[in-house]
Amino acid sequence: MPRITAARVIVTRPGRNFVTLKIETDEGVYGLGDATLNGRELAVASYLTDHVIPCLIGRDAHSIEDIWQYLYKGAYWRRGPVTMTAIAAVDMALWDIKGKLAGMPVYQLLGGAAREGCMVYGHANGSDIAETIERAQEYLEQGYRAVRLQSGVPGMATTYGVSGERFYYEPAKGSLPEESQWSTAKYMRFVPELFQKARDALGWDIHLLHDVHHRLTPIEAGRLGRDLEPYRLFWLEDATPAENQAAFRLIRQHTTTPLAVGEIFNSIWDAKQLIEEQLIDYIRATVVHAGGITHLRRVAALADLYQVRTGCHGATDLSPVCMAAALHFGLSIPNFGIQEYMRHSEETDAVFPHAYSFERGLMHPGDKPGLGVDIDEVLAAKYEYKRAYLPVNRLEDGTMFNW
Ligand code: CS2
Ligand code: MG
Repeated sequence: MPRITAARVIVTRPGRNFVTLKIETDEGVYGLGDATLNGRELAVASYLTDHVIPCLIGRDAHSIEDIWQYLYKGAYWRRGPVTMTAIAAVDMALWDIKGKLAGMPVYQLLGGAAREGCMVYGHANGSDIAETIERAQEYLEQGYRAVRLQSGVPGMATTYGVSGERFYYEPAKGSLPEESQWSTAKYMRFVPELFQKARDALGWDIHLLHDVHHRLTPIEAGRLGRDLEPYRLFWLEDATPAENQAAFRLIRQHTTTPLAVGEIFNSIWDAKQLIEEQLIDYIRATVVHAGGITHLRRVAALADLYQVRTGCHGATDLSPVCMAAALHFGLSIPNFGIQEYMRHSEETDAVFPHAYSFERGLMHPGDKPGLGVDIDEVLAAKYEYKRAYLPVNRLEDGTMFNW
């Protein structure tokens, strides 16, 4: 059996910060896991280096489930984004090792391909409706079948999801959090017009998505969902903060617009009521923040009982290691819905060479043994970590709000 002989954390910043775990074995095979938690990267790096890695040395790298349970139950302080991201990194690396030793891509170990490829959505954003639609058309031309629309809102200097860059949206910037201002009234008045004009320009053969990014109350979310019903969105994401899962009952009472939630969830317990009461249509929990492939398969299996599909988070702050793992996971499960694909920068792709590919709106993880992604450590060492925070958000009267 392959014994774990060493493990280390690689922190690098090819365009943005990433944290990667590398686990080595006595059979000359190593595995990689994404451990990136945007804005709190070093907390996970320390959790792994100072607390997890000493417990891994000497263990059987094939014992993925036992090591998962050991790190989850053995921590005593269960769950939370730092703990579950650290466990996720170990889990991804062990699946990578298992695939390499078996000479099979991880999706084959998970039961094989349940579809041709994973449908992905891109991010079209612009300072106004016209620019946003222009960006969306570019995604259509690239063969995307789904696109998220985020536009600047009249009367607001900034809003979520809109950046000056064409294809990338990197919110983690300042060495201290940037502050933005929010007006629900201006936003609610504006969004239906965005989608009415988008449908007029783009037609009905493209799936349209939108991310509210946690900024409405449940009744406001019900109102927006109803206002958007004529435009048949694929989903309305993070319509309201989801600590109170029951809040989604109120949204459901008012709208049939499909709801997606969960990119900030880190375990099945964050979504259990939402799924069992069918309060959502897509679960966004992702490999890197929700305990890895092993735990996310449990989430997907529960969701499948209630016709809830997956819609995993896939922003640029999830590394190519996570993207690769997400595609192996998404290819293998029966209730795959859609995979977010915010393209990484050329610098990032150079540090993380990978086998996954995009074609005709679908992505495939490739058939290299393991996850099919590597890290160029020499190149990674050239990009030094620099602290970067996600922004904070206040209402126009200064009240601290949700970003
Ligand atoms: C967003 C993310 O991709 C999404 O749906 O919610 O861009 C999110 O803002 C970032 O991942 C936060 O780090
Ligand atoms: Mg989101």
